[in-house]
Amino acid sequence: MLTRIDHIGIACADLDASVAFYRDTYGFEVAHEEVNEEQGVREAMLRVNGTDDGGATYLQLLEPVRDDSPVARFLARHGEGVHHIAFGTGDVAGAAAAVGGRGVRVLDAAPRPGTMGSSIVFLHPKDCGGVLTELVQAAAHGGAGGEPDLTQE
Ligand code: CMX
Ligand code: CO
Repeated sequence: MLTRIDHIGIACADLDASVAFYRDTYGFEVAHEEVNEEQGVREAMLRVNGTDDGGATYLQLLEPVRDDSPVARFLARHGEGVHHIAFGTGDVAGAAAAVGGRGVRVLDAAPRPGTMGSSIVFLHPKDCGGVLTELVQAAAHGGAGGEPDLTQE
C-alpha cells in the first residue's frame, strides 16, 4: 500500500538559507521549487535518491507564505525543525480510505494538489503518535517524480 518514503518535510524560516545549508553541508541539489498557495508554503524539493518503483525520496524544505498557514503556526510554536513525514503510494485515495478505516483521522476529504503535480492527503498527528503524516501519489507517468501504477499492496 505504502511503497517508500517520499519525503521528509522540514519547516524553515528562510527557504534560501535552508537550501544553502543542505547544499553546502551535504551536497543536495534543488530538484524543484514552487509556491503552493493552498498549503501556504514556498518550498524546495531536494532529491536524495531514486527508488526501484520509479519514484524518489526528497527533503521538502517549507517556508510559510502567510501567517495563518500550518507551517507558520508550527514555526511560531516549535521553531524550525522536522514538520512531517510523507509515504509514497500508487493510490492515495485508496491508501487514505484504508488508513481512515483503521481509526486515523484523514484531514482531507479528497486528495489535494501537492508538489510536482502529486496528489496528497494528511493524517492527524494526534492519531499517529505525534507525527504529522502525509500520503503522496506522485504525478502520472512522464511527469517529474512519476512512478508506475502500483496496484498491489
Ligand atoms: N507535527 C506534530 N504535531 C503537530 C504538528 C506537526 N507538524 N502541527 C501541530 N501539531 C500539534 C500541536 O503541537 C498541537 O498539540 P498540543 O495540542 O498537544 O499542543 C496540536 O497539533 C494542535 O496544533 P495547532 O498549532 O493548534 O495546529 P492546528 O490544530 O491548527 O493544525 C494540523 C494542526 C496538523 C491539523 C494542521 O497543521 C494541518 O492541517 N496540517 C496539514 C497541512 C500541512 O501541514 N501543510 C503544509 C505542508 C504542505 C506539503 O507538505 O506539501
Ligand atoms: Co510534504
